[in-house]
Amino acid sequence: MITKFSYGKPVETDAVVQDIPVSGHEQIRHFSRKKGPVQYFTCMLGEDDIVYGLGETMRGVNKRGARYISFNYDDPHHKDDMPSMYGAHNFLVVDGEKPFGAFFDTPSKIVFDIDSKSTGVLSVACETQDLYLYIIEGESAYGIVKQFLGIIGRSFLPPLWAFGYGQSRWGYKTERDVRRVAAKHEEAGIPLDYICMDIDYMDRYIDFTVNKRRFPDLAGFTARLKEKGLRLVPIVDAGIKIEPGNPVYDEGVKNGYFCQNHEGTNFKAEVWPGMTHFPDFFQEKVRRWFGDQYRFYTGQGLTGFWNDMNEPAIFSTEYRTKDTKPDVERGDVDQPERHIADFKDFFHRLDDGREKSNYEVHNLYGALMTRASGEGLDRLLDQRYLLFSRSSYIGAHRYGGIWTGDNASTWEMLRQNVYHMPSLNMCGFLYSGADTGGFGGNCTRELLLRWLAVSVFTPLMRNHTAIFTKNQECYRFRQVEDFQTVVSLRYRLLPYLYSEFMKAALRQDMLIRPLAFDYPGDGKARRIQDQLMVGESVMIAPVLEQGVKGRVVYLPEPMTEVRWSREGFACMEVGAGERTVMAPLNQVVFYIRQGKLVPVGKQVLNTSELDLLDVELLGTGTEYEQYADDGFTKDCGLNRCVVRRKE
Ligand code: MIG
Repeated sequence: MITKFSYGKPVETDAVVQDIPVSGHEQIRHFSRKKGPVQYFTCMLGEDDIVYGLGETMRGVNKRGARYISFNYDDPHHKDDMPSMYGAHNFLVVDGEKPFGAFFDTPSKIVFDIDSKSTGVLSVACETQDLYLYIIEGESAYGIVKQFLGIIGRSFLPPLWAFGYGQSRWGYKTERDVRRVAAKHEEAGIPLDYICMDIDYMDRYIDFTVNKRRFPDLAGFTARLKEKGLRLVPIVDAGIKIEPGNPVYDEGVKNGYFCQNHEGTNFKAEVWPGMTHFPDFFQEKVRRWFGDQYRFYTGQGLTGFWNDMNEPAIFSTEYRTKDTKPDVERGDVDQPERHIADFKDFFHRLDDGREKSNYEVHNLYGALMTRASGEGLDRLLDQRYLLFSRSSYIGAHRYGGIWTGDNASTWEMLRQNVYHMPSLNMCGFLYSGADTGGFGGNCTRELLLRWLAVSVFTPLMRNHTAIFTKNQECYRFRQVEDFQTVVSLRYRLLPYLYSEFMKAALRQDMLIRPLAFDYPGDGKARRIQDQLMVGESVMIAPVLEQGVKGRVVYLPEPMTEVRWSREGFACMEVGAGERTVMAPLNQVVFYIRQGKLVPVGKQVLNTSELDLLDVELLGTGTEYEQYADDGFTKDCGLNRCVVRRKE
């Protein structure tokens, strides 16, 4: 059951697409509300309660014991005590005696204190009087999440190739660089579907341009790569360079499409291209205009994109000079004050006629950029596209996926990747993943192999790293065949992973879940965070520690233990309970639930060669409902499901 409360005059975020009448009752269940300059909602947690949700936030799957801040922010130094990331996903579930969910629908800043002082108090401090609050009641945490996914609309549906392996690095500059990456993967027999182009492909970091010296014939190059089944995925940043003569800039100025400062002139912020203006994505006509700009790329055969810097990230503004030293006094301060001030310096014109500072509606900016691009690509292309964004708000999952930004090549960040996946799924973001191998810092061979073994199971599987770090493509490391083995598993599993993704998306369900959602009565499963359910048949228990040969795995029921190695799949039935499992670096172990099946395909070098229906079946089940299609069609429906029986 879902009850909607309305306070003040909320900004319509479009996160919820279902029409739910506002409740006539003042009294909210579960929370007590205190008005003031900040609106507080508080409740008491039971001793054993678990709190789920909050999407892209650090710490664990159980959010209890810390503070989290919804205020989208670009902090490239990820740590597990960081209070905010790039997204605002204000949905949580309290899993106690009477489980309930709550979605705080406002684009303003919110501080969630989930029992950080161990007093049992959960408090939600909203920096606005204007918001919708949805309270969801149900039998179980999973049931509540499903109700929530039901009202926020269906996930974006990427094409099949978006489930292939992607290679990226900030630092590929020329066509030659990209060709080399492709050739090296081919040489090593490592499957690959796409290569990302970071900001260096552009002419002086200007969106919707290409550096002609570096990519003399982008359309031709795109076509030649496509013959090999490879695709290019260019980055697009939020700010438009101030440069008369650039048609995008000129049009934006002429039509008043950019955000203005308090003096009523176009706000200036320095980002990669130098001083830029920010498109006012809050206006429908601006979104339409911006989305149409992607024709620059689609006209050259490109069908995949990543949107960056859309929190928005700002280096300096017309009012604030660039930081000279990194902010060291962060501590309990949430974001450096002077950066916060930037967001108060420019304004959005909402389609309801109101004007709001970016600070007041901050958390929607990136989501609306995603919406602009997604809707544009939908108009421009007659097939599905790949799109993932750095910044997001719930609702943006209908237009694109997200990646979790500038993590680091550390074991802790690998662990966070595992924790993020179910929380992101609870908030609708099924198509997501982290920078495999880590963005900042230098990745080791061992870390990359373990990380790939996790990314095999996340919809977005992209190796990405920063320009000032050691190269981290698989072929840079010793015994490249080990990398080939691990990445190949992804392709063998694609008939299953694609099917499970599409079923979850079409049914508005989760793909990646905590064990507790599938084994609600199991007290031990309830506390496990480093094992996950992936689709209806698979459980994973990845190795997340350096220097170990295996790990302890908890099996809530008897399962098939599948060991993938150079020799192929080896299956063994194992009993319920704890098990110590050896997992050498060049093997991946995963589990299939009792009575379930996993269809595995033939070994291919990219998805263009893949026949989703040419499969063998692993596991002890008798039938599997497999979703399959051509991988591009927009017309996806569950009627495309086929049921296979084991001989
Ligand atoms: O200020 O485009 O998160 O993936 O490689 C850094 C360069 C800008 C941040 C993104 C990262 C990307 C980088 N970008």
